[in-house]
Amino acid sequence: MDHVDILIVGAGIAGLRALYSLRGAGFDVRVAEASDELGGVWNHNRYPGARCDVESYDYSYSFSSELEQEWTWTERYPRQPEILSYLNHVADRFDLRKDITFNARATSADYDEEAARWNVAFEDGSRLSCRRLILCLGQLSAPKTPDYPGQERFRGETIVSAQWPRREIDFRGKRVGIIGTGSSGMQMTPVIAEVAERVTVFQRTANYSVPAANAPLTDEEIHEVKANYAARREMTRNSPTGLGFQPGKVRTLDVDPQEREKVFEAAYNRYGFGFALAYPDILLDPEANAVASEFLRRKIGERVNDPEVRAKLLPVTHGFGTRRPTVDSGYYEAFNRGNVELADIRATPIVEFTETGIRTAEKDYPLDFIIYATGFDALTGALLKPRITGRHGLTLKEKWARGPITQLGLGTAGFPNLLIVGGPGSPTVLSNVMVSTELQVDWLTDLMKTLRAEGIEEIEVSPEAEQAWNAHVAERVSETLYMTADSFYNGGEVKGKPRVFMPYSGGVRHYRRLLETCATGGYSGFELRKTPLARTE
Ligand code: NA7
Repeated sequence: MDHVDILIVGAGIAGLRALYSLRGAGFDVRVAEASDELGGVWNHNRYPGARCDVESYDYSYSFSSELEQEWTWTERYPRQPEILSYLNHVADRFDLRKDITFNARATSADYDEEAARWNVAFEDGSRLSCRRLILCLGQLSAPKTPDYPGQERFRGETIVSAQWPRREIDFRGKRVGIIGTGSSGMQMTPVIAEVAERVTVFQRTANYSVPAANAPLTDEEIHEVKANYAARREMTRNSPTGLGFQPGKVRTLDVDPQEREKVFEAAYNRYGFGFALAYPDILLDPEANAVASEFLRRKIGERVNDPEVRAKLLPVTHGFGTRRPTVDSGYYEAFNRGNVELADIRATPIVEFTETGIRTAEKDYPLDFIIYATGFDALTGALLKPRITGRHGLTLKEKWARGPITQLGLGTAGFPNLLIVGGPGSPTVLSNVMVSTELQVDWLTDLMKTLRAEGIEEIEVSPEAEQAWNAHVAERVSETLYMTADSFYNGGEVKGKPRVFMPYSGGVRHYRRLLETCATGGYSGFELRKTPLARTE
């Protein structure tokens, strides 16, 4: 069996960054990537219209000022091909590929307690042993697909948005059904509608969306960003979300309605996600949330001509932001075209798939393509796919059966020498992924250096620390409105998944401070052992 010091699983944003940093710190590192290409979600989500809803210059690595200066984004909100090109550029620029093994899907990892090493098995039968195992598997990377009667009967083509085929798909003259109205469904609808004969959007829950106000970046904007990158980075790291703006200071209801309207209007027209930060209590106070939600319903209504369609598109089941809102480019306007229709499957559910399309309680929809834009088994889905067995034969799946439990999202007791980037308990999915990822990777790199310098063979989260962290995660979310809706944040929308709020809602800035405190406290909450526990027991 081959041996390596550190094995990183996943060559997406986190895995690439971890490889760069850890190799730079002199470690013997290998990345195992299941796909034949790097990029993680940006490799897999190649659907038409796929786009990031964080601004391009903030959705980029900060570790190299040369990289910051030489790469020029073309749009405010970058499209998937541009982000994938960027990640490939980074890989080439820093010669990362040589340490990535592609087509290497990890199927299991077993901790050898005596040796204090992980033995990792891959789909092709190969194995690799490592001292430390770092999982960079993504938060929204295990797609979930629906389960309707007769799905196998459909004779047209079925496509999963997050497993989009590499080949060109020609929708010209075709009837396309899109199931799901999260970011993926909303992004692809207007783009496919431009060429398809007919698009039917199957909506279970109307969602809130803010227009992207996307535009090509001007030379002035690019110059401005590049000239002030360091300060901009510091600002994003010190913001609650890792985005380039700070929340408003005054509470929503302390402002008179006219003034509030102006603030909402300005945020709505320019800030995308930042709309949620127009006032600091939009996700905390039900009344403030109701006012913001009402504003958005009004705005959505203004974008749709047909009164019946408009009524169905207005989100009423939950408050704004309690499930992930989207930032769209022409989603609502697409329903003003003649060839886009809305099937409200909450009112008239899908009964079955037929050979020729979808039958709802109301009518038959003949289709050539059915696209599942039905989301992900978020945060834990990808981590629980490989069988990971820690101390005393306990699997991660068993350990997390009632919900994930971690110290700072970075590791879990009983699984020594296993570290996670973007894990449950971290703020990643509620923030600019780039910012949270870089914070965690830098922290992990320092940790690895300390372990090496001090001759630590085994590091393990203490059970008390993870109990305390989970209690803190729960306490912070109890101050918010996040648990008022089922969402991918709390697992409520996956059958059988424990309904537990998984991300840390205390914000990036606070999380960063907690990471620092943990490190300066000698990695408090982690047990650092020169001799592995099994050899001292
Ligand atoms: P999301 O945001 O989880 O959206 C999934 C959508 O699919 C949502 O509208 C769901 O409806 C719908 N869905 C899920 N299962 C079904 C079934 N069985 N039938 C009908 N509709 C269903 O995933 P996205 O891919 O759009 O976006 C994920 C993230 O990627 C996004 O937040 C960004 O970070 C990028 P529901 O609302 O649950 O009723």
